[in-house]
This record gives sequence, structure tokens and C-alpha cells, in this order.
Amino acid sequence: MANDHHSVDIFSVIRRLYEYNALKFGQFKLKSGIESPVYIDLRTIISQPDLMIDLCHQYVPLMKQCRFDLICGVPYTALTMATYLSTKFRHPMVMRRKETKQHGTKQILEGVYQRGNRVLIIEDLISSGSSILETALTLRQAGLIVTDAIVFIDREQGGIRNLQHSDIDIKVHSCIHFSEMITYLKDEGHITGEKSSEVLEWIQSNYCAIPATLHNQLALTTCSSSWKSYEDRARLCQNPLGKRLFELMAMKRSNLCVSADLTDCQSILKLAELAGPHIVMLKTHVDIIDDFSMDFARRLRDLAKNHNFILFEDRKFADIGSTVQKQYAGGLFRLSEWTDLINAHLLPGPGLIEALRQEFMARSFKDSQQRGCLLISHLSSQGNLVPVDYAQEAYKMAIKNPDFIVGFISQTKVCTDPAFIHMTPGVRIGNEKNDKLGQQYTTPEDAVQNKGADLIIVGRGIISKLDSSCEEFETNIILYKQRGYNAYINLCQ
Ligand code: 5IU
Repeated sequence: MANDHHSVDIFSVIRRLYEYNALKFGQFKLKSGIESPVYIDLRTIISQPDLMIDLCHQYVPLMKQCRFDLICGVPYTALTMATYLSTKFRHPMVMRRKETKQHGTKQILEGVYQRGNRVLIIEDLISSGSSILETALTLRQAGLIVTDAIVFIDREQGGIRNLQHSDIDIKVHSCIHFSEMITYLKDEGHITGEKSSEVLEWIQSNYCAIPATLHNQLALTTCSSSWKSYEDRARLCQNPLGKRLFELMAMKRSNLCVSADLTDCQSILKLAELAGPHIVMLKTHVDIIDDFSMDFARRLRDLAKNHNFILFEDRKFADIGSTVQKQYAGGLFRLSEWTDLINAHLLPGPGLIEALRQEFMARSFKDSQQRGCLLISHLSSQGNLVPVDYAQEAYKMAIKNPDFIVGFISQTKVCTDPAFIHMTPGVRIGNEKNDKLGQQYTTPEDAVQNKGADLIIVGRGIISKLDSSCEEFETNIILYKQRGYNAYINLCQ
């Protein structure tokens, strides 16, 4: 990088930004709908070339700390800054389009680059980090390496930390922090002490998250470049049940779990018999069965053995460890004696997981059956109150217990670790988009390709055909099996 002899104090830039009305104080409605007492609009400075130049030079010392071949400005505001830095210091630039061109080459990335080139992202300010992430995703999809970004102002609303997330891993450098800027404006008498406290308080209590849809896209992007077959994933699994599940999925060419939400034993056994050849898992809710008996459980187990599928009781444990142990091992249902897989909520904390681990160990010692647990990271129902950071906590819990946590019941990707499975309910082919009681449906393709499902869970879409002819039942279940499996295989292309 050429030496930069253009030295201008950053606070003089801040003062001029304030004078030119690029920093505004008052009441502003943001894109998100939230009212903010401050508004930063660096777009206006394209009409103030001297200020633009002085602002751009603030990036230079930080650029010296980064290793890169190319620079890329986040559209639109930072394009001007990136262009100045590119031409002034002879750094080749690439440009990301915000919208794909409808004609010509349909390129989303303009400029000359080679896979493996390192790109430094230039941005004007960061709040959640979403804009930087969007640009980084496009660059990474083109085979470019993104490790660093530089922003002029860090709004201190969580963006820098958001981008440190292990799935994203971008280090963001900032020329100035929002609080430093406000303190300077207060000390110089441009804003009152009262205004400064109000604005600082507002910033502190308005953390900005990266939208789940974008995060999901990220996990899928990372995934598609490292797509693995079920066989490969079986080899990476540390727990025997997860390993067996991936092996079954590869062998049966199926990623289908049927949810046997039926209320009598006879119908469930009929479903297991008919669905058995096409599924890798049958999910039960034993507490909805009117005539449950351990004899039924044994017959179901025999069918699972004959047709080679896993039994999953969707029990959703959510109590303190000692109660969960009793719920799992005892009562009318004695789940530990016949189910392979159960699931649990994280809300009660690690005691619950430890309780299940102890029970699993004790039982496996006696009967050497493989057992596993899924963590609930999301729910498919509309308006559910599962917090956004639940999925991250689920992942943390899973990596602490890879010997018996098989994966997640999820609606978006929790992690890119191929050893953990993502299973997604709320799947149905047809016109139903919901069931009027909160359930939300999507197609097998959407579940696998957009929501990150490795395995789809289908209830009414399949069991509604149980009373139809055997052919009709079979045609329908094969359709689910093929669409779910093909969606996974298509991801590798
Ligand atoms: N199930 C969900 N959503 C969830 C979880 C479990 O639907 O988030 I966790 C269960 C409920 C039902 C099955 O047993 O999956 C879905 O059945 P339908 O495909 O009939 O909606």
C-alpha cells in the first residue's frame, strides 16, 4: 500500500459531518419501523468531495492491518468510498450488484477476480452487520475469501459481534465508535448532555440482530460448498444412533420420517407395516393413544426391526432432570424400553440433558440398544415464543454431548457441522399452508433446500391416506420419499 501523507483528524471529519447534516438528531422512523433519536446518513457526502476525501483517508491505517487482493464496497453508500480508495491507492476493486441484471451477462459481481482472491469489504457504518454479510455471501459464493471488513462508524448495536459468529467469521474494524462520536459532539457543545445521554441509552438498548432468513442462507451457502453424502456423514457421527440413521438414509435412499399421530394401536401398526419400506423413522406421540400397552410397543419394535427404521417418541421433555428420568424410564409408557430416539427442550438447562445421559447409559449397559436425543431448536407453529438465540444454545449443548445428541428438530440450519442431523416438521405437499391451529406447512423442497432440513417429518400429509387403497397410500408416500431425497441430492449440484 502506498504511503498516505494525507492526515486529517477524525474528529474534524465528525464535526463537518454534523455541520453538513449527515448526523441528525431528532425523531426518525427507521426502515425497521423503530423510532430512533439519531440518524446517520453518509450518502449526502458524495456532494462534498473534500469531506469525502478526508473521510476515506480514515480507512487507510486500518487497511494496512488487513491482507487482501481486492476491495469491495457495500452498495450503495460505500461504493464511492471504495472507488476512491481503489483509485487513489491502486487496489483493484470488484463491485457487487444489489439486483441481478435482467439482461446481458446477469453478473452479480462485476470486475476481474480469481477464485481464492482475498477481498476486503468497505462499508460506511455497521448496525446489525446484515449488509456486510449479504455482500460477503455473494463474494464467497464466487469463490472469494472474505475475512475482514472496515466501517467508518460502528453504531455499537451488536453488528461487530454478530459477524464474529463461527459460521460467519468476519473481523470488522471501525474508524470510530458511535459513543466516541457522541461524546465529542457533546464536549464541543454541538449537542446537549441530555441529548447525548438519550442517544447513548437508545443505542445501548437497541441491539440489532441479523435476520433469521439471512442467517439461514449463510448456513446453506457454507453447506452447499461442503455438501456431504449421508454415508460421509455417518462416518463423522460420534454417536451410534446418529451413525445408524445416516446409514439407513443412504441405504434406503430416504430422508422421510412419518409422524404416526394416530390414536389407536391397530392403526399405528398398520401405518408402520405399510410405510416401513419407505421411511427411516417413525415418530410417535404415545400419550394420544387410547389403548397403549407394552405389547403394542413390542409389536411396533418388531416392525421397526423388520423394516429397518428408527422409533422416535416426540416426547419433548421439558422438566427438571430428576422428573425427566422418571418420565423416560417409568410410568405407563416405559419409553426407555422401546424407543430409540427422544427429544428435549433446552429451557430447563443442562440438568435435563445430564439426566437423560445417565438413563441412556444405565439402560444401554443392560440391553446394548443404541439411544439418542434430539434438541428442539425451533418450532413450526405460528407465533411460537422460542427465542432467536435458542438455536445457538442448542448447538452449544450438542457439541458438549456429541455421544448422544443426534441433532435438532429445526426450522432453519442450527450449525454446519455435518455430524448433527436437522429434522424438520411442518411438511406437506398440496395446497394446505397451515392447519388453522398454528401449524405452518412447507414443501419437501423448501424444507431441504431453504430451511436446511436433512430429514423431513410428515404427519397428516401421509396418515390421511391410511384408509385409502394400499396403492394410493403407497403412491403418496413414495412421492414424499422421492421429493425429500431428491431435494437433498440436488443440493450437491
Ligand atoms: N411437530 C411439529 N412442529 C414442531 C415440532 C413437532 O409439527 O415444531 I418440535 C410435530 C407435531 C406433529 C408432527 O406430531 O410433528 C407434524 O404433523 P403434521 O405433518 O400432521 O402437521
